[in-house]
Amino acid sequence: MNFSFKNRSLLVLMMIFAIALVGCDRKPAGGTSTGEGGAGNGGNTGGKKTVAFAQMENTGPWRIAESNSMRSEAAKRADKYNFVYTDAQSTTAKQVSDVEDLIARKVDAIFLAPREAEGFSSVFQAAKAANIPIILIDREATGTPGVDFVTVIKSDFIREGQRAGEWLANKMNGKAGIVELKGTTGSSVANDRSKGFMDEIGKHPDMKVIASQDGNFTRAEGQKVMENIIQAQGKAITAVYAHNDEMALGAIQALKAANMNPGKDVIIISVDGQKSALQSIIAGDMNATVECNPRFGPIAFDTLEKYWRGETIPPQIINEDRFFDASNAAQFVEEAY
Ligand code: GZL
Repeated sequence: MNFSFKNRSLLVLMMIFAIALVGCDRKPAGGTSTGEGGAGNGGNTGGKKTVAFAQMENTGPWRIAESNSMRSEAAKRADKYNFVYTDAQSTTAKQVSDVEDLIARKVDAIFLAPREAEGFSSVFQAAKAANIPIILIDREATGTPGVDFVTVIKSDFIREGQRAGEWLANKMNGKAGIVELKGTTGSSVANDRSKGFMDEIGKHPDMKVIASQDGNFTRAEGQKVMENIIQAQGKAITAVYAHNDEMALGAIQALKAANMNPGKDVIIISVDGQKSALQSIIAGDMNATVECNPRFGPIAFDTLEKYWRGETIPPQIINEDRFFDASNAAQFVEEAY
């Protein structure tokens, strides 16, 4: 086929225009690269983008520390962003409708801490259609990174469970009657912390889980569930694995009420590393906790800005977790949340 110079020039111009369009995909939904995005179609945002955080709940120090980290990072970048915060108050259906509302408001980006793994596919579709990037923090949701959401920033929950199992098997010399207090049913974190722990203790035939129940990550429910399990299992209990410190602290209350000497006769291993857990380790009531860092603010906003600059974002960004026990709890208690 013989193209004239004029046609060839037109073709080149069309190709450049097409490439420019593709590159524009990452501009904020409501505006242009000059930051006119925000409350929708260049709403009165003072030239700033509007970034939202759809939080699941605010029960306990970990969750509060996460919300505060997002708020304080947004405040540090207030010259660039308006910040919108929603709280689903422990209801997944409300969290889904919170995200729907944010999409309707045409915010420029959404950080989402999905309470459960299922239930968010419709809002992922809606956000994609509205050209609003969603970055998952803290927990996973069913979907494809780079397609349904930009990425997920989280801890390695399976590894957290494995580290708890390794430590407990060693501490108990391979023999224990274990109570597992599980996090919110249906959450990726509860599924993975259980899987990692079971994989590890499965290597030790005398490490037996004699009770495993959902305590929903709260201190009150952890205490209540532990009270019931003590009624049923009594002295057969020699160890507790709690998916978070709040439930561990609730279990410690229940064990003390039953004169079962937590930290000595019943070994307690948990996850998170909140201040009150480190204090409990120092007091000898809890034995160890695997860190799960809640301070997502800096990495979350840095990742969003990389995305908007067109940089490649990995499908997962994993936070480093430390380990706290009697040997180092006093060293880190002051900086803990
Ligand atoms: C972990 C987070 C968990 C914490 C709990 O990323 O989802 O939820 O470990 C919190 O303390 O309730």
